[in-house]
Amino acid sequence: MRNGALFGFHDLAPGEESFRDAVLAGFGRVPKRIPCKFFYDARGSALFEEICRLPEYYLTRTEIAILEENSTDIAAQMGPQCRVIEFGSGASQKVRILLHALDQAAAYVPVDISREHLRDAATCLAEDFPSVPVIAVCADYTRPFRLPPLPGKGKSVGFFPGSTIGNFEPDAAVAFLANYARILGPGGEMLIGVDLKKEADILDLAYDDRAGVTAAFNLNLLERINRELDGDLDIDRFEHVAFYSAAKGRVEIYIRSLADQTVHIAGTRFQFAKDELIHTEYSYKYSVEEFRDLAARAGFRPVDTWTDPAELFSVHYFRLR
Ligand code: AVJ
Repeated sequence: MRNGALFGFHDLAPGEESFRDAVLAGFGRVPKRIPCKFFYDARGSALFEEICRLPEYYLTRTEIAILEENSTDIAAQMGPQCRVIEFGSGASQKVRILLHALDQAAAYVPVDISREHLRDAATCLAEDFPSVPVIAVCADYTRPFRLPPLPGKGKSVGFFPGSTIGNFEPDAAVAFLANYARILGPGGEMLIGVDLKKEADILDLAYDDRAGVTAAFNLNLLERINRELDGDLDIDRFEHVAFYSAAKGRVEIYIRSLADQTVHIAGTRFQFAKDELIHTEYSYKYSVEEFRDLAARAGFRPVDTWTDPAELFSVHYFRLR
């Protein structure tokens, strides 16, 4: 047992939208839909970690390589005594690359809605970086909230890796970045990972891998309905669908019904036509220029952008105007 300890845990008691409400509402719409945030139950989170190790899913390893390759430049931008504020911090793995490179961070502030995972990840990180005050905030970062007073006088730098920004439709991405900007405050800066536009073949495979892990990840939503909502869905009568639409600049992910069928969820009946789709996720892809334009709408000015040699993925550094 090492010395480091959690500096603070602030529970803003986020009200979670229930899976039940989301599914019953989403299945009443045309097309049927399930919001992608519900992928990440225990089984879904384990499958996502498996996705990150797939040969076809280049995103995670490419972003990590960009962060490692450019950590000196990135740390120079962030400067001494900065506060690193990460929304949706999950296991807090990628931030370790930054904390190693930084002169001395004044604080690391992981913000996550999942209380127990946040506590575990923050405690673990505090043990590994005993000189960095870790101030965990349990909150729904898609809604406005206030940060607790933070130590240090350096700037506040948002860290939003993983191309999670791609899950928002562009207008919602701007609103999300504007909320992030408000929380960072004047003089705030942002380090954000964004997947780049590329050939459809590469994207199609990244979201429909040969081993079927992404299919299992997507179909886990139906298993989750059966487990948690007393559902009677026959998973074998559905299939995973994922493809890149160059026209829309996004990967579109659906679950397709393979037959005309009736299912029951929490006592409610739903009909599916053969080939009917349930929308489960978009994953938007941006060129460097497109993403700079989008960030500008939220008040962010581009400072620097790093990519890998194959130009698969980008990491942007922005400063608030
Ligand atoms: C974690 C949201 C960035 O869009 O690439 C991976 C999620 N979905 N495979 C992505 C995901 C299917 C992933 N993000």
